[in-house]
Amino acid sequence: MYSHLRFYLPIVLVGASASIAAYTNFSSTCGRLCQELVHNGSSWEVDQHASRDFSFYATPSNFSFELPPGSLLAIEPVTDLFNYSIPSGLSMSRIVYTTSDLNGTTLPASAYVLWPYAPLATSDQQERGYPMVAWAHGTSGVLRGCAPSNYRNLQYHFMAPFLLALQGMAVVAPDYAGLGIGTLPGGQEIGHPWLSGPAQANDLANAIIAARRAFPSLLTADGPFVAMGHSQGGGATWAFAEKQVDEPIPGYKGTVAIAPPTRTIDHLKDAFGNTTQAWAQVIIAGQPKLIAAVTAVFPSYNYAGLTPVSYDRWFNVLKPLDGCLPTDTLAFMNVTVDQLARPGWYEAPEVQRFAKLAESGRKKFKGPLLVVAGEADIVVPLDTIEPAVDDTCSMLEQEQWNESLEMVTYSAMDHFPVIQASQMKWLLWVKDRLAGVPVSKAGCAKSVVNGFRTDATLQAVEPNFLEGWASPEENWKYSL
Ligand SMILES: *[C@@H]1O[C@H](CO)[C@@H](O)[C@H](O)[C@H]1NC(C)=O
Ligand SMILES: *[C@@H]1O[C@H](CO)[C@@H](O)[C@H](O)[C@H]1NC(C)=O
Ligand SMILES: *[C@@H]1O[C@H](CO)[C@@H](O)[C@H](O)[C@H]1NC(C)=O
Ligand SMILES: *[C@@H]1O[C@H](CO)[C@@H](O)[C@H](O)[C@H]1NC(C)=O
Ligand SMILES: *[C@@H]1O[C@H](CO)[C@@H](O)[C@H](O)[C@H]1NC(C)=O
Ligand SMILES: *[C@@H]1O[C@H](CO)[C@@H](O)[C@H](O)[C@H]1NC(C)=O
Ligand SMILES: *[C@@H]1O[C@H](CO)[C@@H](O)[C@H](O)[C@H]1NC(C)=O
Ligand SMILES: CC(=O)N[C@H]1CO[C@H](CO)[C@@H](O)[C@@H]1O
Repeated sequence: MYSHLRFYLPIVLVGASASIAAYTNFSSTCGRLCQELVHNGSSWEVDQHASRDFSFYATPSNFSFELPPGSLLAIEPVTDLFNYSIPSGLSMSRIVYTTSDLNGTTLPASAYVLWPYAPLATSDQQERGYPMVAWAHGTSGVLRGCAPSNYRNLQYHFMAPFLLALQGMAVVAPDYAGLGIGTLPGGQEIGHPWLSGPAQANDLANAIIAARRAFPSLLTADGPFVAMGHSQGGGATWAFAEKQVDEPIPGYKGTVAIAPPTRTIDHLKDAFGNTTQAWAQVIIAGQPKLIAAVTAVFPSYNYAGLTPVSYDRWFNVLKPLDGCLPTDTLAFMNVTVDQLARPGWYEAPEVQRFAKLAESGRKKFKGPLLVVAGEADIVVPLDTIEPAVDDTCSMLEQEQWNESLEMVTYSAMDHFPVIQASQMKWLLWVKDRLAGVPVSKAGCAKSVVNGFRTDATLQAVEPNFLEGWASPEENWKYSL
């Protein structure tokens, strides 16, 4: 995903600062080859979207800042799946609803609901509608175009949402504020506070509330549900479990957090002492998105951490293309570490406040909580997850929370592979919780699963494997 950092090329800075004030979005640092590459990437990326028409993601006219979070603004009861690669038997709906940001401001957001062919049988299923998994996705990007509800394969395809729905669970999945719906009615942009677990937890909680309002007979007011997420979404679900302490949602049965980020800014600081390590290069490459996230939370910060080069790439290359992770990788290709962000930008007071607000873990939570980690994860390393689990567990024991936290580590597994490796654990865990099976006891437990022949398996760092979509003219591709 960020392997471009292995290439270094000196960047000629002539004219870079002039571009900051320019009205046209001509890039002074991305030359002809760079432009061609980025545009090729962007057109491929756009082709993976179900639609180029973003009218569903326009803020509905009945949006108001006065509305409480969880209000329903628009319902698409039946989504036309022609342009999606969603398995037969499943169907989909989309909703627009209100959420709240870290400051309590009401914002519009979107979500999809993926419906099973038939509901998983739970003991009291008749009265309780479909059992639900509230799915929190990992990083897709930070701009409007990066809404998984408009990705042909819903971004995580068979790794999570397809699988869960095929197993009889309704999947309620927010796009997160700033993704999909990108502007307020007045035209102001809605920034995406990337890797802010508590903000994405609000989006998840409010999607559940709004989806129940939209489909009250299918998703009943106290029907059983589990929150589950990966990567950014793992940070979101851990924060969601924390939010349940003071703002419980009826029917809550537990949380799964796979590869959750906990203290991202601290992780970035560590990376600068280890810049040659693969994990360090990943978070270092993420700096422009983090700078945009701090700006989303504190607008006055105004991208202060970007250098003239990264400012140029952000505003004159990535943003005009509304690019997500694939285009982002290409847009910053060959930008050296020195040119990616201003040295020590994360020491600014706004960034320190962001770091505190965005944190997941080390707080009281409502469980049971299952944390899944990959031993070889270079995106969210085990040694960032385990200390957060250990600290939370010390608090749990000292303060006698009577909650259950289980952490399972999968040997040799990287960031996306760990989802597959742990499937036999979490799928049963989720079904047991939905069926009302209690966890064995309160307290903390840690274990390691040692995989078979892990040196002979493929470690795909990226999420998009196997899944393809073809147009009707090319439907011969489906015969593979
Ligand atoms: C990036 O750098 C590599 C190695 O220096 C070079 O071959 C390539 O053309 C550069 N790519 C772009 C898009 O500038
Ligand atoms: C961009 O796409 C065109 C058409 O597929 C191809 O000919 C060209 O080589 C690509 N450019 C780069 C830089 O990859
Ligand atoms: C907004 O309008 C839609 C119909 O267009 C309606 O379903 C929804 O309840 C309305 N929401 C509010 C908060 O008024
Ligand atoms: C599918 O995509 C094509 C090409 O972008 C578009 O013309 C068509 O309206 C889309 N169909 C649906 C049902 O969204
Ligand atoms: C929260 O909102 C208040 C009032 O609008 C504003 O003064 C404050 O700066 C905001 N805080 C953040 C973190 O955006
Ligand atoms: C174009 O660049 C200007 C200044 O660099 C910036 O304010 C504007 O938002 C950019 N437009 C887009 C679409 O990003
Ligand atoms: C701890 O939680 C369990 C399960 O929720 C409950 O049955 C038990 O009564 C609780 N124990 C105490 C001491 O609160
Ligand atoms: C010099 C330095 O900061 N080294 C760090 C590199 O990363 C490891 C974790 O992978 C830390 O334990 C070291 O302190």
